[in-house]
Amino acid sequence: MTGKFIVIEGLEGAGKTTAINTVARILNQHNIDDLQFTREPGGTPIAEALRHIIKNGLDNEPLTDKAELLMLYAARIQLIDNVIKPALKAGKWVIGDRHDLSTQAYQGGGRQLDKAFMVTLKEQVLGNFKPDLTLYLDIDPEIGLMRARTRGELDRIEQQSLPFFERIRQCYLEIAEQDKTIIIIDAAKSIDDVTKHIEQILTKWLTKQV
Ligand code: Z5A
Repeated sequence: MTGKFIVIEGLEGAGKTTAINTVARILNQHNIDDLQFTREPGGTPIAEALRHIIKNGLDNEPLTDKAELLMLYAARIQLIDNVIKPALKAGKWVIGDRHDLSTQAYQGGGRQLDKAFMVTLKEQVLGNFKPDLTLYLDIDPEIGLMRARTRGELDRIEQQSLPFFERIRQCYLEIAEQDKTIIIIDAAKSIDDVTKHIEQILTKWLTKQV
């Protein structure tokens, strides 16, 4: 039996790290122990090198929005072909910290890159590969960024303006409303409440998978 691919999405400070731990715990309770964790961009040596450039830039050279997009897809396909697909084939369940929905929201919504170009690129690189389930942690960017700031310096993307993050949130919500595999979780609630909601959603979803 092949495994399943579950992705956690949301703005910075939405609580993805805690949610990933919750998902892993619930899977373990259902005797699903063979888990592969991924993060994007990243997760292979080449993808991690690209992550470093995407987050920090290099030698003060301006990084264009299109180059950022292409690097994200280069990192993603390295991860899919070298880690995610082999893991799923071997029966592992993959838990992803971000995936393509981030690109649709950040580069499509935030950077406002050309829609037709983004659709073509996605189709060419990913084909019909997509997560089985995505949990989108919805948070007001002001709250999320406040939480993220407590960790120290902001990276290249985190330094963007509030309207940039508001567009990203809007885009996340619009896509989530049209895709039944994406579940919206209110991440402004307390960690306990968010955890309970994830437990409910995932337990219900798992009963439909057998
Ligand atoms: N990016 C992109 O542009 N396009 C793409 O296609 C992809 C990514 C894949 C990745 O950075 C960057 O790349 C990201 C998007 C972009 N950049 N930005 N900006 P990353 O992986 O380093 O950062 P991140 O994914 O945004 O992770 P994060 O900032 O660590 O967010 P988080 O994992 O959701 O946050 P957290 O660590 O779980 O929680 C933050 C703090 O809030 C922590 O102290 C928690 O204890 C606290 N917290 C969590 N939940 C709660 C609740 N419910 N109440 C109160 N406090 C809470």
